[in-house]
Amino acid sequence: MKRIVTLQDISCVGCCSTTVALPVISAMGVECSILPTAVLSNHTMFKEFTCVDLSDQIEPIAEAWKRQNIAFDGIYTGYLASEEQCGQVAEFFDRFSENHPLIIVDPAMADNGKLYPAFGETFPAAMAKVCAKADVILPNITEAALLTQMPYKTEYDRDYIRELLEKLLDLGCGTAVLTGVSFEPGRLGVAYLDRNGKEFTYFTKWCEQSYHGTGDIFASTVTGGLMRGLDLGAALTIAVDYVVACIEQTAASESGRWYGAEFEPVIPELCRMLQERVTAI
Ligand code: PXL
Repeated sequence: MKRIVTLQDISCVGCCSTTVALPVISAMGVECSILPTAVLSNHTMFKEFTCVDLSDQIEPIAEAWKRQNIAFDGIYTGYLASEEQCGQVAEFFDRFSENHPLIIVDPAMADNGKLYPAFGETFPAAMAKVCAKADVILPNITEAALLTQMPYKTEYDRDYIRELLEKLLDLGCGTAVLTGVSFEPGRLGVAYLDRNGKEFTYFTKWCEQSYHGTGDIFASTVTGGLMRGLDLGAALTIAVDYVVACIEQTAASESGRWYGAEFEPVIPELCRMLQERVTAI
């Protein structure tokens, strides 16, 4: 069994970051170690939140792991609490680089043209340095625009997406994936470009509803899929389809949870999609 470590916060209420990564990646048959970067009462889309930054724990935890020769097949990072923490995470990558883990970075910091409330204007430049060391990055269009200093557009053509992808690769990552891409009404999906010039897109129906945490469900599923040996296109396809299933589940649910997508009831669907692909490898 493959083992990854995910570095992101624990939001005690609200489905996101570590509380999504653990169940999703575990369900996909991959051991998910965690390095919590902060503990929040709930995620930052609630009216208020408490936050204890755990930056000072990253170094000693990493050191303890190193002393015991603990290694990882993959490192997956999501929401990071501060610019300082971005630097520590980049150092963590170097420290655990010996057995060449696959590094997956979701630069979770913005959406719909805006940075999340906890971040200042200089945060994207710090996150760009984390992206520079990744094999795969998974920004949405807002995050990509902030990382590359390109204008954020809601109406765009294929050239805009191609330019964003090229500029993301210029940061230094191996493959740039863009999420939330749409070239025609009613269709939404992902596009990637890698250093060999390989391009890939996958689109499915556009869901009207949007829920918090779907980016984390997506990134966790991509991580699990890659660790199970899927190629990136297959991992992205499963991740898009699973996110759509989660959105539909949440929209149909009586609890009408506004603070996060209901990914739990559709975990069996994720396992079924994965199993189909894994046996095909
Ligand atoms: O889903 C990204 C995320 C993760 N962690 C925290 C957040 C957010 C998005 O707002 O607030 C604490």
